[in-house]
Amino acid sequence: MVSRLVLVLGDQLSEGLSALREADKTRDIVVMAEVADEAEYVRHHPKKIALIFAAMRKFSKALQADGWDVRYGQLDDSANAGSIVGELLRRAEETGATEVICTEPGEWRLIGELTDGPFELRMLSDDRFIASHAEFEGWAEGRKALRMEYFYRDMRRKTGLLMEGDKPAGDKWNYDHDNRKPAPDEVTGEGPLWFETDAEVEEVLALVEARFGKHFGELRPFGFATTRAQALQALAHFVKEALPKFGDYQDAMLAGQPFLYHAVLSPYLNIGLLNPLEVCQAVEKAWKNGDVPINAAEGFIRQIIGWREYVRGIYFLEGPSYTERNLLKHKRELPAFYWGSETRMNCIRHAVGQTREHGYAHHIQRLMVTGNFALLAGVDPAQVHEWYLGVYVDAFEWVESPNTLGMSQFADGGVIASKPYVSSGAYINRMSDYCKGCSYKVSAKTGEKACPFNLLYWHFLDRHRDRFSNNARMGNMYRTWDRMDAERRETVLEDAEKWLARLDAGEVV
Ligand code: FAD
Ligand code: DLZ
Ligand code: SF4
Repeated sequence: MVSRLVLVLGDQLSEGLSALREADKTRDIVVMAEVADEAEYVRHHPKKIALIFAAMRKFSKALQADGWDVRYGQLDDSANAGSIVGELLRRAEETGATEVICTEPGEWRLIGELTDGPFELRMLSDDRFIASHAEFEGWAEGRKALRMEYFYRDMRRKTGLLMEGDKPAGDKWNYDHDNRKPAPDEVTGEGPLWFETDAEVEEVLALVEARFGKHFGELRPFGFATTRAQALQALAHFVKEALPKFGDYQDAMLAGQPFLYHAVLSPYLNIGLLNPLEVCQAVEKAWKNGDVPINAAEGFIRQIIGWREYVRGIYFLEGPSYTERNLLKHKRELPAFYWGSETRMNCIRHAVGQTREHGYAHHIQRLMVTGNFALLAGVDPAQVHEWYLGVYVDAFEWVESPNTLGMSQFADGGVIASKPYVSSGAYINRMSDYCKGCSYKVSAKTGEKACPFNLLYWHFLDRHRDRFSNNARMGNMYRTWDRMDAERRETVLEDAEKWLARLDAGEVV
């Protein structure tokens, strides 16, 4: 019988992958490939490339040990074709195979390239998620607004997580209200579990250093888990050490504390080393054992079976043109300080600094610092999207683009967010200690020292008045603005314009 090629991508490193389930170990050939096209179509953080390559290499060895014939293309193989389709063709020629089995990739670009490839293709659904595309489409059909909360409740019912019969545990679906504590004075615990590099990881680090050393981001020290066994250890460590306080400080930000009580599990979930349901079950178990409070368990489980599933549903529902949306017609270039150039804004300096160092920032840093600034300043959302897709270790388009274009930049016209996530410096000051160390003054609303978030907040509301003044959730913001005396409003807008002109002129702002 002729062999078929079974494609396993760098974010499909799961034993139970649908393509592997469908294939026959005694007949079919697994194809895995490190390729320049995937590593370079955005400027990925070196840690992200290293994690993917190291985990791919180890996964391929595990498959071989399990009896699979695996053809693995290393980036530095002289015969490497440079693209996924090219590598499949190379292996087809080598083996005589004409048919490819794959699991649906998490990006329209790659789905298109495979579908257009010159081979017979069977693309299977990616069932490493709680909801299938059909299920999400069914939920979305006929709804005026696609709000995450209602979808999340269905996922609770479906999985039985934190359910007591048909009622939510504790009689409340959502404990978000309890999860908004400002930053604690000190952070206890050890942070996420990191791993020593071994010879195989070191080999990958040397390759990444040589080929992608100029990309934004620090490669070393590298401590990510690169096998499922390590990822499971990282999960257990999180549940024990950080989960109890995860809920309380979920939205808090502290200089010098990049991880606080966050899980840092998204890289492992997104490349397939961990499965979302097993992660949630571990968290539910800790709650059932009385080790963590309900607001922590519910808050965490909501992020995974709620937000993570919901944004995936939106990505596939909205189609390939989603990433081109720009409802607010924002055109400003992404400022150089997103790539580490100097800035006087301490909050941005910290969020970008830890992104460079770790390829990580938590949700509120992404949404209310870097995302908030880009939206207030009117940065082109396509450039913002490219930045987020490149700089975070956990970034894959199916999850990154709805978060960036939808939730953070309101570029999708309100599919995800019912109002833009904008705030003045007051929010950042309440939730962090950044403002204490800033050369701007968060209490200053105008003048040289005024916090740029204050100036740009009103500038944003004023320039988008036609679109947002009738939004019921934004009425208060406009009433506050309208109550200011006319002269003050004029000064705020003038100062904002001056500040933006300095930004555009490339001054350190
Ligand atoms: P925790 O705060 O500990 O949360 C636990 C888990 O919940 C995460 O591991 C993640 O799997 C899931 N989760 C939480 N929030 C979301 C969300 N909004 N969407 C999807 N999953 C969520 N997440 C990514 O996985 N990849 C991305 O590329 C990505 N890009 C983002 C871009 C922007 C502009 C914003 C605002 C958010 C983005 N997120 C992304 C969501 C979120 O910031 C990260 O999932 C989270 O910071 C990962 O760190 P953690 O594992 O410590 O998360
Ligand atoms: C992100 C990424 C990178 C950097 N490199 C590879 C690679 O060399 N080989 C591979 O199979 N996958 C890689 N990936 C992940 C793919 O880009 C990912 O599968 C698609 O973006 C779909 O989510
Ligand atoms: Fe950021 Fe403004 Fe606070 Fe400075 S004062 S850290 S710019 S919010």
